[in-house]
Amino acid sequence: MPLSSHRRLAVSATLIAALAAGVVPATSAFAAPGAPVTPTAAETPAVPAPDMDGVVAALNSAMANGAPGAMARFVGPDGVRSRTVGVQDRVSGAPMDIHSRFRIGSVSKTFSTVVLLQLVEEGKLQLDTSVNTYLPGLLPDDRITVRHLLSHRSGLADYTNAMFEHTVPGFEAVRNRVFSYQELVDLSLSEPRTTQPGVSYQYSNANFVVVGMLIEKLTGRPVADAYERRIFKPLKLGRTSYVHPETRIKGAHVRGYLHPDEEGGALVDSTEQTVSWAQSAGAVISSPADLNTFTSALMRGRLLSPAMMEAMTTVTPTDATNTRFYGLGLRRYNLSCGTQVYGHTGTVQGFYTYTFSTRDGRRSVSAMANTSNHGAANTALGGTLEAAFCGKKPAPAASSRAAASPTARDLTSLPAERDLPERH
Ligand code: REY
Repeated sequence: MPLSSHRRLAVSATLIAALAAGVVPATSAFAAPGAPVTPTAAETPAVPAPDMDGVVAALNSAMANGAPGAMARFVGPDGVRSRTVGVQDRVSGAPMDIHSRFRIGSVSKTFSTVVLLQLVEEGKLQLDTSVNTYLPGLLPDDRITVRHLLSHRSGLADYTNAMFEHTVPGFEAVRNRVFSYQELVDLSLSEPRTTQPGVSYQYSNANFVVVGMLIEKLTGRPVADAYERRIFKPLKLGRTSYVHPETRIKGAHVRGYLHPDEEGGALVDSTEQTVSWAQSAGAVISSPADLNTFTSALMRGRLLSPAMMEAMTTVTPTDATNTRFYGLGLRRYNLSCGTQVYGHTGTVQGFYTYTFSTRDGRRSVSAMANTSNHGAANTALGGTLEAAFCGKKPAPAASSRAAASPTARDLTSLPAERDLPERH
C-alpha cells in the first residue's frame, strides 16, 4: 500500500538546515519515525493546477448528455474552486447551487466502512472472521468473511439488478417502501451466488446491507447513530444526514431526475424516496463541501488507524484496464497523469456522484449531476477528475496527433463503475 505522502515527505527542521548548509545529501533517508512534519516547497512534487475550464467542459458534457444540471467542488493547496452548470430544479428553474444537498448513493458505502473498521479497531469484530459468527445463521456459507463483504467478494447476488430491471416501474414500486435488512438479504439469497467466497470481485449492494446489520448488531443502535457520532459530528458535516426511511431531503437541495429506459421519454422527478432498497449501501445525503471534507479527512487518517487505512486502501483491479481498483468500501482510480485517487462513486435514482481525494488528502474533488440511468452523463461527469487532478493537458504536437493511441484525455471516457452495460 502507498505510504501516506506526508510521511514520505516528512522532513525535520534540522534537516532543512542541514540541506541548506549542504551537509546532507538531498536523497538521504531522514525524519524521526512518526514525526509529522510539514513538507518543504523543495520536497513537494509539482502538483498540477486544476483545469477548471476542463471541469466545466465535463459538467457541460454531463448536461449535453441529459443532466438538467451538474456541479463540482475542488479543494487543493490553493483553496477551493467550485463550478456549477444548469438547474437544480426544472420547475422553478433554480440554478444548481454548490451548497445544496443531494443523494450520494454508494458513496454511503465508504461511510459504512469507516464505522465498521472503527468497530474492528475497538476489538468488536475481526475482518477475516465469518459473518455468521456475529450474525448466526444469516448467510448460507460460513466461509463468507467480513472482509469479503467490504471488498465485494462474498458472492451475494445484487438484488437491485432484478429490482430495477425496468427502471421507472422498478423505482415506483419501491420509492415509498420500507424494507428490513433481512428482507433485502432474503432477496439476494433468492438468487444464485455469483462467486465462491473470496474468489472474485462482484459488486453487490447486498454486501453493504449486511455491513449495516453488523453495525447495528455490534453497537445495539441504528446505523444513523453510528454515522452521526463517529463521522458527521466529529467532522462537523452539517449538511450530511441519514434519515431513512424519511423520503424528503431537508434544507436547500437538488432535485433528482431519472431517465426512463425509453430514449427520449419524459424525466421522472425521483427526489423523494425512502432509499430503503439501499440503506447502509446507499442512503446517505450530503453536499459537495461535506464530501470534500470527508474524503480528505479519511485520507489524512483522521477517522481510522494506520492499520485500518492500510486494510482499506489495499486494492485489487475491478476491470481489465488496470486503472480501476477496489479496496474496502473504497475505489482507487489511476489517472492519466499517474496520480492515484481514492473515493467512491454513487448512483441513486436522479443522482450521479463522484468523490475522490489524493492519498495525502491534500486535493479532493466532489462532483454530481442530477440525473441517472443515462450512462453517458455519468461518464462525462467522471471527466471532472482528470481535469481537476491532472490539470491542463499540453496540446499534442501536430505529428503525434495522427498517431495518437489512447491519450490522457481518453481515460475520461472509460465507463463509470456503476455504468457498465449490463447495469443500464
Ligand atoms: C440502482 C439502480 C443503482 C439505479 C445502485 N446504486 O445499485 C448503488 C450504487 C446504491 O452503486 C438506476 N438504474 C438509476 C436502473 C437501471 O434502474 N435499470 O440509474 O437510477 O450507487
